[in-house]
Amino acid sequence: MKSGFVALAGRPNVGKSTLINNLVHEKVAIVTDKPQTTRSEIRGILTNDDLQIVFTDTPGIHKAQDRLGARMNREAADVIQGVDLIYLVVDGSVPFSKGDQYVLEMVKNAGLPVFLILNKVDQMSKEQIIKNLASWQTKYDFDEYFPMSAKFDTDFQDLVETTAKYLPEGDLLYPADMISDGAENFRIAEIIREKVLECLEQEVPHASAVVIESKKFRKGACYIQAMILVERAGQKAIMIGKKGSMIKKIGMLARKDIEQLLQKSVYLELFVRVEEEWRSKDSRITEYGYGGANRTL
Ligand SMILES: Nc1nc2c(ncn2[C@@H]2O[C@H](COP(=O)(O)OP(=O)(O)OP(=O)(O)O)[C@@H](O)[C@H]2O)c(=O)[nH]1
Ligand SMILES: [Mg+2]
Repeated sequence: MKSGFVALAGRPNVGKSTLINNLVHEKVAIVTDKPQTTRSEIRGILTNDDLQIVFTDTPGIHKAQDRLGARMNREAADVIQGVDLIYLVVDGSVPFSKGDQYVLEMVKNAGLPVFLILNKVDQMSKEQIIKNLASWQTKYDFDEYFPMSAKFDTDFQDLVETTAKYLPEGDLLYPADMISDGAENFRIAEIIREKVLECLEQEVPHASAVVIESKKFRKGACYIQAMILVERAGQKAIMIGKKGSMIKKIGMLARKDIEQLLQKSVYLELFVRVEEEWRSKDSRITEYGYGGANRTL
């Protein structure tokens, strides 16, 4: 059988997490319309009779504004060094920019096979797709080209079969029935963070972190207490909202998704606390599980 590792790399918001979820038929990574949603490496595993692909989602590579951003970029760079194949995911519906050039150089330097995933073709005309693909072809001689819509396509067979050709012969890397290697508490915290990103705008969601404080299973239900950390008192007030309306909304949306994940009734209690400048503190970033937390410990 064939088995190996594939990294999904690219700029923020291009659809890497959307693609990994659809490739493994499970929501292993959170998805939002805001850049820098993914803060750490997340694996999704696809296993067939004669094939196992370990896909690794990575944080979007961007111009870092703080220590968290720098660590997210380094995490992405580290991941692409240690795989068999890279998917460079790009948003085909926007013009090539300096940011694309930067990511392309990084990917080229890894010296590995690279597929260009030209994503979001559902937002493009046929002419635009052809033109854009031709333009990317002049930038680098990619091993394969896949124009697609990670969000709306339903069949990824061609991509999976072509990927298999680039992987070595090998045994299972994970148990055959495993789809995510993410710790349950981290996945629950990420679901809550997804709702924070969905419900709030501008700086507040980016200044937020989520940690699970306790999780107990009792009489077929799950009781969870989670802490949302923000950097300033003003952000805490926004997170809680008028008479607690915002935190209630976040909790309600998150609970539904956590129930799906755990297949149980969930009682979710959310708390908000200020942890000043946590995005500048390595110890905090690591404690919350972001930016290569597992690598730097
Ligand atoms: N129209 C369209 N939207 C897409 C497609 N793929 C992803 N999106 C949207 O693009 C936004 C970003 O998607 P993500 O999957 O979170 O992007 P990402 O590359 O993981 O972003 P970061 O984690 O911030 O690096 C979301 O609003 C998605 O719904 C696509 O094929 N077509
Ligand atoms: Mg992502």
